[in-house]
Amino acid sequence: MTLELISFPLCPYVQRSVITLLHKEVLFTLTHIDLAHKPDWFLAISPLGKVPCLRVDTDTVLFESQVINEYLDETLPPSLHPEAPLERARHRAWIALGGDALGDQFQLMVAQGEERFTAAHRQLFDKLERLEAAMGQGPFFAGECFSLVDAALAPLFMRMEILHALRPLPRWESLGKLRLWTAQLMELPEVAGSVRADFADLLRNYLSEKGSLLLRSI
Ligand SMILES: N[C@@H](CCC(=O)N[C@@H](CS)C(=O)NCC(=O)O)C(=O)O
Repeated sequence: MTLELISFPLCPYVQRSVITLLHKEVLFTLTHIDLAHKPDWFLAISPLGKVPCLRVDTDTVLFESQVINEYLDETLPPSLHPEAPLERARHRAWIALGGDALGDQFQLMVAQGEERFTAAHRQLFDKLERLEAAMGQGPFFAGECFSLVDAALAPLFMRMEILHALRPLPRWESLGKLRLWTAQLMELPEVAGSVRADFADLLRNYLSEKGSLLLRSI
């Protein structure tokens, strides 16, 4: 099986799949595209015009990060999903919340005015507080075992720490369980190695280009 992941270096959804691929220790290639100038070949294979896409054996293309991760999980055992259907469904539900929270986080990052910033901030932290309440004793979402929830949430948490370093976010500071979980995740090689070494600078430059309020307020 050959696997090619179509990527944009800053995309957290791509990062979810990179983490899963690295965790599974499978060979894959990463093809970066510029989302501001999407190549024709990409538009031809990506039904939503979004990354990530996973090309499997040259002819089949999957899209949507969670679909990609579930495919990888089903074909590359051992599974990172719980066996019991109810628990598995619960994991999928929190992964979906994480996907929405990434959207809020993006809005927070690109907000240039107070009004949009405040709205995105409220939406993001309302979700994070629900997640904090659902979190067990750690170190990972499901206890000792790394799961697809961890792969899906790590990109969100990595960005939270970078943003918090740029401008202190007191509501993030107060989420003790999520921050402990984040610290555990950041130590994993599949998480640390899922982005470029200069990722924090890359993100900061992106925020600067966008005129982000996060940078203007410091
Ligand atoms: N629900 C999708 C979201 C993917 C997504 O929004 N990707 C962004 C980049 S982070 C994208 O490709 N946007 C297209 C664009 O910017 O035109 C997933 O989980 O894969």
